[in-house]
Parts: sequence; C-alpha cells; structure tokens
Amino acid sequence: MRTTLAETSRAGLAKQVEDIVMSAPVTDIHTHLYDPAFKELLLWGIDDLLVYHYLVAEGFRYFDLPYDKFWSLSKTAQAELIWDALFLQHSPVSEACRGVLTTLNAMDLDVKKRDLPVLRGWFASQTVDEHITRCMELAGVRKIFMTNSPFDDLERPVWEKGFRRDDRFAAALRIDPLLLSWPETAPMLARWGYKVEAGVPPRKTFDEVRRFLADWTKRVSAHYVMVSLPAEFEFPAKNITTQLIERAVLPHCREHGMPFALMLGVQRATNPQLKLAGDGIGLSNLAVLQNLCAGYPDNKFLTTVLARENQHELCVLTRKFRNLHPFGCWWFTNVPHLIDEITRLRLELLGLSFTPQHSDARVLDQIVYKWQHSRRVIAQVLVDKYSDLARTGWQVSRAEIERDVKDLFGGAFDHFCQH
Ligand code: HDL
Ligand code: ZN
Repeated sequence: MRTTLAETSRAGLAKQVEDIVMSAPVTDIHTHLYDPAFKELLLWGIDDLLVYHYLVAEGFRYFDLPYDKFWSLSKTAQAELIWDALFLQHSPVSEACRGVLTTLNAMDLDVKKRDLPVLRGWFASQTVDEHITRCMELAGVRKIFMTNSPFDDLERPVWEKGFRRDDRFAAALRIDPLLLSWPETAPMLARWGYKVEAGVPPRKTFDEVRRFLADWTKRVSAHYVMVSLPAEFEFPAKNITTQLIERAVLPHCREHGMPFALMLGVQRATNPQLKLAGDGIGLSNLAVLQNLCAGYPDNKFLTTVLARENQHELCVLTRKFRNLHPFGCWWFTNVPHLIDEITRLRLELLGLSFTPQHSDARVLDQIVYKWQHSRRVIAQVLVDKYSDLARTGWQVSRAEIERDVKDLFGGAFDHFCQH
C-alpha cells in the first residue's frame, strides 16, 4: 500500500527524534552512586546487579527459605538464588530483571548462554575506573549526582579525611535523620560540636543546625539539599520537623541559593524483613507542597512523588508555582508504562519546564539500562507530541528538537538551580 506523505514525514520525524534522544548527554540528578574515592561504597558488577533490592523483593516471591536465612548468605549465594528464580526458572520480564540483561547486552556480554560464572569472570577482569567510563558512555550520562549523608557512618569519615574529587560526580546533601529523627540526631550533632542539646534556647539551636548545614554544604559542595518524606508528612505542623524546615533548612537554602528537594510518599519498612527492599508507597497530601511553595516564594523546590495517584496534582501545582520543579519517575513509577504516562502528562500540562527522569541507580552498571529504557519511552512520547504539532503545520527543526531534549536532560534542572 502506498505510504502517504504524512506517514513518510512521521517516520522521518521519529527517526530524527529517536537519534537525538538516544544519544543526548544527560545529567543524572539523583543516584545512590559514589565517587570512586568512596571505594566499596560504589557498587558495580554482576553480583551487585543481581542483589539490587528491587530483585530481592521479586525473588522472595519465589523463595521458600526464611528471610533471615537469605540475609545470612554471601552476596554470591544470594545472587545465585535470584539468578535461578528470576532468570532461569521464570522469564526475566520485570523491569529490574530486563534491566540487568539490557546492561549485560550493552557491554557485549552474551546473555543467551545464561552462564553466570562466565559473566562473573568478565567483571572480575575489569577495573572500577575503566568501568565508570564504560558505564557513563553506554548510558550517555555526563554527570552523576550522588546522595551524600553526613549521617552515614561509612561515608562521613571519607569526607572528613578529604579526597580529590572526580568531577563527573556531583553532591547532594541528604538530611532525612535531621528532619525525621531529631531526638536521635540532636545528640549526634552535639557530639560533632554543634550546640543543639536539650535545654539550648530554640534560636541558638536552629542557628547551630544552619551552621551544620553550611559546614556540610561546603564540605561536599552540595548543589541541593534533599529529604525523602513519608506519605503522612504534614506541613505546617506543630512539630520539630516543621520548625527545622522553617528555621534552618529553608533559610539555609535561600542563603546558598540551593533548591530543597522533596521526595514524597515513601512508607518505610512496609515489610521490615525485606530490609531495604521492604519500603512501600503511600498517597501524599500535596497540600504540603502548596504550603511550602506559596509560603516560601524565595525558596526553590525540586520534587518527585512516589504515588502514581499524586502525579497529576503535582503537575497542576507546578503550573501554579514557578519555584517548583518536578523531576523523575521515582522508584515504583520507574517502569515503561508509567514513564510514558507521567511524561505525557507533564509535557501536556507543563511543556518542557521539568526534568523527566533520574536513574536512582544504586549499582553503577544500572545507569546503562535505566537510561536506555527511559530514553526509548521519552523519545516515543516526544515523537507523538511533535507529530501533534506537525498536524497544525508547525514543523520543529532538528536544532529545536536538540534544544528541547537538552532542556529535559539537565538544562532545565541547571537553570532552576542557578536562578
Ligand atoms: O529515598 C530514596 O532516595 C529512594 O530512592 C530509596 O533509596 C529507594 O530505596 C530506592 O533506591 N529507590 O529507587
Ligand atoms: Zn533514591
């Protein structure tokens, strides 16, 4: 059957958009990866890929063994149980399973043979430095934002000792314990020399918390401050969390021109026996976001929400507040079906003033699949939207597509952080 002009032009547009989206460099604005100076904190290789907490949760749906038995096994033994259950006994169709195979395939490793020892042998022959370069090139990632917590006993000493930074890794200051566990955190700050112990007048306490935030912002060269908040988080509320946000975190962020990144909707330890894999989801009351954006117009808020049901309201709030920048399809929404739905919703409601994705990678190799999978979905959504424009007679040029994709892949984020 004859191909119509419209079909030819759509095919040409699709090829152009896919080429641009699949190859554009991207800034990965939230991961749990580390500068190689943190040594074993930077996870990489086949066994870390297989024991990723997403796969642990999926694996336990087939395991008969008790949770504690699994946790007592070596990483290698855990990886073998997961490989057997999720790859050999059942087809690896889940996003986290397919991701492992996408990554191995991108590294020219033959997954057809299903030979885990051979795969292990290849990774054992790699060095971390060459592997960082390889993964960032395959993923098209030019900068990796870490999650840096002064409250992490393994991470803190490395910062205190100091090290030469790898400029491919940027820092974000993560402060969950400060805001969510003040009674346990205040004594830690006191031990570190900040006068916050009980009985200290509130004003002095909040000034000392600001000094702590300033010291660590400088130490790690943080680009933003970040916290993950439970679904039941309320703001304002008559509690120390609200006071710390209002009297320390927000003034600090204003003084340093930094966004405050809110990740809303986690329900920690839904099943504690799954450890890191045990967190779940809750519906957030996004009035907290409205109150923060409206009440603090001189602060900037990066936000991602965990519940699919919160995504539309986040877009509407973003239309109301230019100091709000939504980012990513976070965690349980980082699957093709929802990346498509959420990105389509955002483009249709916001245009290009948002950041569609971050990887949230915990294992270096994951940036390869998380970005290849996301790019493919984002490209398809953009093809549809540009095709919708073409039907009006508006033809986007290659340069305009490249400009738009540059914005989505870090440009809009950089602009938001700097202005
Ligand atoms: O709080 C967070 O930053 C989340 O991303 C958690 O780390 C979660 O465990 C995760 O890795 N999600 O992808
Ligand atoms: Zn995360």
